[in-house]
Amino acid sequence: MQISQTSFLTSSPELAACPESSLNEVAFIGRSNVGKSSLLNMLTNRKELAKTSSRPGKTELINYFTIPPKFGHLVDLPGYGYARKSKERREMFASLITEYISDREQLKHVFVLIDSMIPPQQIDLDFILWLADLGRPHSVLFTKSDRLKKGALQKNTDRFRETLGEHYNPLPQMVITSSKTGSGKSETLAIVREALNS
Ligand SMILES: Nc1nc2c(ncn2[C@@H]2O[C@H](COP(=O)(O)OP(=O)(O)OP(=O)(O)O)[C@@H](O)[C@H]2O)c(=O)[nH]1
Ligand SMILES: [Mg+2]
Repeated sequence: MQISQTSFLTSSPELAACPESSLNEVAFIGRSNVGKSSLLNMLTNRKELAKTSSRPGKTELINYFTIPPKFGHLVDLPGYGYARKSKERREMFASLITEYISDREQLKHVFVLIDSMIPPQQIDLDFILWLADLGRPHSVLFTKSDRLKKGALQKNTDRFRETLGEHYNPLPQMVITSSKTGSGKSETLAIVREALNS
């Protein structure tokens, strides 16, 4: 897996237009601005492979990146639950994501990104429980860990585990990451490798 040679393949506005390919894929999902595109860049050692922005709602399409040599695809998804988009646009993105995750056969693993700086959010908990119900393999990546002191990071991630654990047992794998420092990179790539090889 030559992760640092990953290149952009295509963008799709809907499931029906996603590439016809026999390669396996893993997807990155989470609320707008949680750091999906930044994490994809960190994992692939590329600064601007996936477009990032401090303004939420940057990613609006299903973006495909290919890991050579024909190893598999990384998929950057639009964020869910961005309140400042119109109701119609929010619903459009929700159905795009729901359809892609429910029906995409090549999808082997979903990384749910959770902002380590904030308390547990209902929309994230609901999303993870929905994945569990669907039987889609998934794990949690806490993002932006560089922005917190160790104690606060521990407290927030513990709280998330406890809250999710009230409905979900045993908990999915969770990795603490930072796109800025690269922490969590090797653990995340190990999950990518295993999922794409499956
Ligand atoms: N300090 C720090 N900032 C981060 C990290 N990850 C993302 N950011 C910042 O958070 C903002 C949003 O990052 P994106 O990667 O564009 O987030 P996204 O989830 O792709 O957002 P949408 O495409 O809008 O859904 C940017 O300003 C990033 O620089 C991180 O690990 N550490
Ligand atoms: Mg993005």
